[in-house]
Amino acid sequence: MRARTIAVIALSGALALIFGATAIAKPQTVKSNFNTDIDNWGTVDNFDGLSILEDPGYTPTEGHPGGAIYADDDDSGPGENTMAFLAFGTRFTGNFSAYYGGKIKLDMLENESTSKKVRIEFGTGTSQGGKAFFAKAKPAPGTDWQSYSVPLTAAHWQYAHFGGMSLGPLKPATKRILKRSLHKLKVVEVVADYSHAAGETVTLDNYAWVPPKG
Ligand SMILES: [Ca+2]
Ligand SMILES: [Ca+2]
Repeated sequence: MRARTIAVIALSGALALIFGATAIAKPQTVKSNFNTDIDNWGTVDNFDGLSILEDPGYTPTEGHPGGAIYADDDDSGPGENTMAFLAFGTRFTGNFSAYYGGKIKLDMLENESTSKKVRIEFGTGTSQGGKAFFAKAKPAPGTDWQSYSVPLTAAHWQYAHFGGMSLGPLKPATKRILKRSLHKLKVVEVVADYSHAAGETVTLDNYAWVPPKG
């Protein structure tokens, strides 16, 4: 009986070690470097309205470095729709609460000079109960590759609730709301439209969620 008790104690010790290891596992950077394919990203022609999700363009060599995805804008002028890159149901889905305090990084290239900040977004929850988070990053994209980094901390984000087909008013994010929302990441988005000129092309590479240091 005594031997058996010792065996049980030894087993619970082993389980404690396993659970301990799980609990302290450090989150890893999750990244699309597009070096082999589009990595399940899509594009939409009308990000602020209704649009069909399509495959982005793909280049195996013109990324930063290696492969990258791109969006060719087929409308122009001040009333044009806004193109965007999106990733649904991919590695950027699920519980990302451990990334609070980390950052979203990406590299972007335009085929012309622009003057708008880069729009980076993500969505949580469901279409009924979800929220959309919005951030902007400088500098405006242009004809040289630019690297962007947005901290995943409340001060850098605004958010709105989905209400039916439309978004509610934009509010500043709080730490509590952002952290809770990161539990159920559903979609990540990067606007791909910064010029009203015809023939715009935006290229995206190295989109990543980086956990906090330490
Ligand atoms: Ca690449
Ligand atoms: Ca455009």
